[in-house]
Amino acid sequence: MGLLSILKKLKEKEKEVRLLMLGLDNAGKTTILKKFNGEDINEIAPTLGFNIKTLDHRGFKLNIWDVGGQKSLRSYWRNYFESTDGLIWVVDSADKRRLEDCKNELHSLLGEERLLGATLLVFANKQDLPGALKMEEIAQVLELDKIKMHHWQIVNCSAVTGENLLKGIDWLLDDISKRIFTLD
Ligand code: G3D
Ligand code: MG
Repeated sequence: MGLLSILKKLKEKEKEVRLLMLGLDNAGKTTILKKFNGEDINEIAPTLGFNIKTLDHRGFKLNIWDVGGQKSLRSYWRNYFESTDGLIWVVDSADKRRLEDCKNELHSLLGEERLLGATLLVFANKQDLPGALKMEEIAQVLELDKIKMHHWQIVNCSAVTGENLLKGIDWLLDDISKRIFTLD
């Protein structure tokens, strides 16, 4: 048995998945994490460092890293890249002014060698807000069609209503498990 197969087998036993949640500050990352975990979302402070949550879902052990997205903190993102199976990129769909910034940060992240193996889920969040851009428009501005080195999907959602959070996470887990928990 090759080393890769052994590593896959070990991972399979634990079914442990490491997800890294990034995006500009105020996109709704912490709210998504709390809502997904069934916690109260009424008192959420800006994330100055990171939150890590371990939760069980569909027989997987998810380790979700939620890292602060303020400009001054973005240079620390790289400290969290190692062993990332899935990247969740959260977008504030109503923040049109910063979409260009959002696109640039995403594409520079995708150029990172240590993230090459990661599946990408883009959450077009805050769809409950009247001014929110549609998922298709977000995909276009973020130039998602240029992404060739990662499996990716965009899902419209709202962390406040909870709409589509499960749909996004489940797509991500399906894609990841096809890649890392399958022995051939
Ligand atoms: P971050 O972790 O990405 O920095 P937060 O973002 O989770 O701290 O959320 C930032 C603000 O956006 C919070 O509002 C939060 O309630 C709000 N928010 C997050 N997701 C949604 C959503 O889907 N819809 C709406 N309408 N608001 C959302 P405050 O007012 O506390 O700053
Ligand atoms: Mg936060």
